[in-house]
Amino acid sequence: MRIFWQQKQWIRFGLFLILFFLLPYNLQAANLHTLSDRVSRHAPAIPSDHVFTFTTPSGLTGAGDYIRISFDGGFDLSAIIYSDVTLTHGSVTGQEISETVVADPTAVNWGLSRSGNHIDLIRSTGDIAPNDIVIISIGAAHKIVNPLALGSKIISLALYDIADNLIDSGRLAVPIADDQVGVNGAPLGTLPTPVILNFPYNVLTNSLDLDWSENLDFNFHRYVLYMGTSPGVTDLNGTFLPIPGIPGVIPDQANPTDPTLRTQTIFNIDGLAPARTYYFVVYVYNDQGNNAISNEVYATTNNSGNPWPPPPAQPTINQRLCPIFLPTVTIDGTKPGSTTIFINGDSENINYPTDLTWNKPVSLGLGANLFLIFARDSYGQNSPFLTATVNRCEVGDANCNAVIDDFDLAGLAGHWETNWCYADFNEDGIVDDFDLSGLAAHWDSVY
Ligand SMILES: [Ca+2]
Ligand SMILES: [Ca+2]
Repeated sequence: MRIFWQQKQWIRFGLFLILFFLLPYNLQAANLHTLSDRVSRHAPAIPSDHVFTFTTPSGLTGAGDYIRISFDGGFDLSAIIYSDVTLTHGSVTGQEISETVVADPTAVNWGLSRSGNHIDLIRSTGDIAPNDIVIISIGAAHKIVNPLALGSKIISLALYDIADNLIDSGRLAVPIADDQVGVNGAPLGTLPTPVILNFPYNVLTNSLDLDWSENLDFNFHRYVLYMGTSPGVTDLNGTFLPIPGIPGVIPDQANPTDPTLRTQTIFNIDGLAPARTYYFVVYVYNDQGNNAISNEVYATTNNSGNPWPPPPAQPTINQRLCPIFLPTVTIDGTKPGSTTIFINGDSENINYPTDLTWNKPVSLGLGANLFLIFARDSYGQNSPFLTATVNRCEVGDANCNAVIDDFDLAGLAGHWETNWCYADFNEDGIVDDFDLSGLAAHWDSVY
């Protein structure tokens, strides 16, 4: 036992000799904390707004320093100009400073440069202090077009100094989800004839009637209704209204030969809020899976009942200031009162310390872990979606750059026996032998 202890001391002494005489003392770059990107549309080939939020441990204070946002292949940035981008930052949410973004940086403005698949925001004035929260929104008159291909796409954010040395960086995953059939390219087969939707009638406090022209296509398959509370309803942003199936009375959606599927074109819609304007569209599908959308109609329900609240506001996820190394972690955030949180479509195992806060223990894989979060109120109304990415780093990877090397060892040694969370891999509040052995065990690994 004593021999083992002596060997360990010699190993540690040897490491320190290497560290203090040969290697840089401090880490070269830090990890951006809990990143999020609020994406207005996830469908392929659709223009979408992006709102990035992150915390930078190092800040950005030099003239010519810049923030680079790099999009995965397939995103089309070509329409974006400086007036489509806003930049705010500050230490406290709600009290951020707004910077003016122009084409070229001036003494008082930030500049915007776009090339290929990245956008650079170039600093001239306006320090971003260490640990500032930074919010960048892209998409005003012009928007970034989503890739054609489905799947998880990576967006990288990095802060550089004027000499292109990396300051802080982080990565996000954004899902491109195929929830609209036939949106890309020429669909196979024929397109259905869209129906004409008439304006709602029998409009009451909580209900109305809706009807439309019958579709006479030989390969008609079904109608699908969508409702929204703002104009521009589609099958992506609308609420799906299921048509109940009672065979022989109203269409039996489970039975494609039910003749009333085609002829039943009048529906009563209830469960609506008083004094609110609703918008409707109807899709027609044919048996080849192609669809066509109707015109949009709307109506405002009567103002004679108990008013409903507006749909809930978007929940938030709290920024985490230390990297995450352990596979299980509790994520937490805030929410509107009297709402239930859904994370990746699931409301199970979510804790509510107060009516305005939530948390959930989650299992993280190495790298980017994607969470889609929304709040639902007691009326069944959903908030806008929050897309958040939580990054888990390999034990030993103090600067979270997916490789464990000299930089991580230097950082660990430079903070020996302190509570430096970037090298406290077992999260026990001190950088010591346990963390060093964890780093050694993963030495040179790339993940
Ligand atoms: Ca590393
Ligand atoms: Ca430790």
